[in-house]
Formats: sequence, C-alpha cells, structure tokens
Amino acid sequence: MVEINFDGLIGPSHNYAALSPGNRASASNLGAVSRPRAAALQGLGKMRRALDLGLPQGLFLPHDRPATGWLRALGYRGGDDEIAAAAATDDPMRFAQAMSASPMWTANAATVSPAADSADGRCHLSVANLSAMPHRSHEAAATLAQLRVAFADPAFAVHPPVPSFGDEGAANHMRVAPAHGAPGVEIFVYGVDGGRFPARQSRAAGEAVARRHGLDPVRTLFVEQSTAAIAAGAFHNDVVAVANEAVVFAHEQAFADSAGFAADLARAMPEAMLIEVPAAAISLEDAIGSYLFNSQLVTLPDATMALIVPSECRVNPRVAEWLDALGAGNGPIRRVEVVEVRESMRNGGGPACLRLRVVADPATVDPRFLVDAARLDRLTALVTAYWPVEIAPGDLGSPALWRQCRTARAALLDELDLVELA
Ligand code: SUG
Repeated sequence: MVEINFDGLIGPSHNYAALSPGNRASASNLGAVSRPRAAALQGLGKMRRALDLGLPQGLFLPHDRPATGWLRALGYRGGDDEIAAAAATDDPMRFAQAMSASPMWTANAATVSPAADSADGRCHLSVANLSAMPHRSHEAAATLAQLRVAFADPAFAVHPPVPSFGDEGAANHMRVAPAHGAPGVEIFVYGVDGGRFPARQSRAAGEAVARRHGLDPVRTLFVEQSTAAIAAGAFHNDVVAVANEAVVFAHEQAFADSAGFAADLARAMPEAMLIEVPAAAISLEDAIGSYLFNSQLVTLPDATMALIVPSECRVNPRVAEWLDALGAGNGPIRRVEVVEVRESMRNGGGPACLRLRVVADPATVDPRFLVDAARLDRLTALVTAYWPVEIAPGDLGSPALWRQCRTARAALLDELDLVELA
C-alpha cells in the first residue's frame, strides 16, 4: 500500500472569473488574462517533481467545457454551440460557471478512506457534491464517471455524492495514521454558517461519508473550522492545515477549539504529532496569502517527510524564515521543496488543492491514470500543441475557444486511450 497523489491536469479553459466568494485569490483576479498552457505546464512540472522525489503519481482529466450538459439541464436548448451561445449572451456569469476549469482542484473531487480504516477492507471514495458554488456543483457527474473507471477494481468502492448537505471532499478531511497502510484516525472538518463567507462543508455530510465508508466511530473526529479562518479566506480547511501519516501541520487558528482538537487527537492516536504554527509567528493573513498550509506533506522513500510548498511562500519573508527554521530543525519535516503553480494559485488553488491522495496498491489502479516520466513528456508536448496560450475575460463567449477546448480534451483522451470518458 502506498499513497498515490492524483493531480488534476489543468484544463484548456482555465480562466479568472471570480466565481468563488470567500476565496481571496479568485476574487482579486477578476478580469485578469489567464494562461491555460502555462498553467497546465506548471501542473505537469509539479507532477514531475513528485516523480523525481521517488513518489508514485497519478492524474485526473479535465472535464468537458463548455459544460453544455449542465446548461441543457438549466433549460437551454439546441446543439452544443447553440446552447453555449445562448447562455453566453443571456447570462455571462452563468456561462463563466460553465467554462470553469475548476476540476483541476482534485482535493475537492472526493473524500477517500483507505482500506485500513473501513469495515469491509476496501478503499472507499465518496464524490463531493460541491454544492456551495454553482460552477463547482456540476463537477460531480463527470468526477464520478472518471473515478469509476480509475478505481474499477474490487479493492475500491466508489460512491456517488452525498445528497442535500454541502461536501467539499478531501479538502476538508485529514487522516492521521502511524503509516499510510495502517489503521488511522479520520478527521472531518466542517464550517458553521453565519460568518462573512459561506461555510462550504457541513458536518452532516462528513457524518454521512463516515457512515458510508464504514469508519470506526472511535477513530473518527468531527472538528469545527474557526470562523476567523473562514472570514480570513480559508474557504477550505486545507488552506490552514495538512496531515501526513502521524503529523498534523496546522495554523493555531485553524479550528474553533484548537485545545479540544489536540486533546481528542491525542486520545484517538497517542503517537500523533501536532505541529501548530502560532499566530504570533505567522498571522492568518500571511498563512492564507502565502498558502503555507496548502502544501503537500509527503513521506519520501527514505521515510523522512518533505513539505512541497508554493513559490509564494518564498516571497513572504516571515513564512520563508519559518520554513528555513523548519528544514534546519530536527522535527519530522526535513526538507522543503518549492514548486511553481502560480496560475492555479491565482484562483486560490495551491499544491495541495491540485491533488487527491489515495492509499492503494498501484496494481489495482487503472494504469491510464498513472504517470511516469515518459507519459509526462508526451503530455507536455500535447499541452504545448493544443492548450490556448491566453484567455481574456471577453474570450469566454468565443466559439473558436469552445472548439479549441473540445479539441484539446479529445486529443488528451486519445493520448491516454480514455475515449470512454468523451
Ligand atoms: O473552489 N477556486 C477553487 C479553489 C479550490 C481550492 N481547493 C482546495 N482548497 N482544496 C474554489 O474556490 C475559482 C474559479 C474562478 O473564480 O473562476 C475557484 O473555483
């Protein structure tokens, strides 16, 4: 059993339409010109870095854009281009919601419970409903289709989204375990509405996922996000906390009751280690501006841990200094790796948002969803050939762009021999 990170390949329609209230980066880039090709190449660069570190790497595909199936369900009629043209003229914001490349953030694709935690010994995946944001709410059907292909082996159980209650998937879920393959404690982090921004994750959804996955209640925690963190821009818990094996790395203000969380975690798993960064060292503002906690905390083949941080962490002097001290100290995190995912970051998606972690035997995963260096070379060439260089806000309504997005995705499906997802 190993942990495989499945990164979302950044889709050809990547653009800045400020669709996510409460996500500061997305809101502040309204109207900016995006660079889909550079974005996807940055994402592929991150995957390559993981391979170079000796980690297994997987990938999920961008969804079909414009999302005409969703627009059709909203009452638009005709062929795909007619539907897109009608929606783009009628309601440009709605149309932008149909053009979003948001499936790139696969930390929101599903919640995953490894086999060691579940009653039936299978790895369970529940697709997230993402119901808090219209542009994300229509991802679930295509995500479910994709996960059913990738994880068709009986080692997995893939569940459709939980109904009725907001669920944002792995971004609001942490797992703490002595080792990836050993039984662990699963932590479902939820928000409570009433603050400045929507609380996207409900407690009821986490409870439903835990029940479906057959988790042991003794090793399952439900923890409330702090309203201060949500108000400061932590629209998902993974903006202020990350866990790997026995380590939880979190901001002091991530949770409503951090002392209560620390005590519950220690009771559930005495060997858990909580690395809490005090607000006096790094303010919530600095944490969210740099995305320090939206890093990938990974165990390397030599059993030490590395923190894969976005380059923005190097720009903030307080965060940079803190990271230098972390790497030089004798705690469990010995190495800091800096990756460049600026295009995704400008929509509020750091290294950890771009990946879904699945603990599995790689032999049970459909190999079309796994990458090696040669496949990354081919994907780099394909993205360079097909992805648009730039998208300005006024381009979203252009039929030429819709055609380019469809052609690019078709070439990708062909390259990976995944035409059944067309
Ligand atoms: O849901 N941004 C995403 C970012 C998701 C980050 N994921 C995690 N934290 N795991 C969101 O807010 C912006 C799209 C736009 O504005 O066009 C967006 O959807």
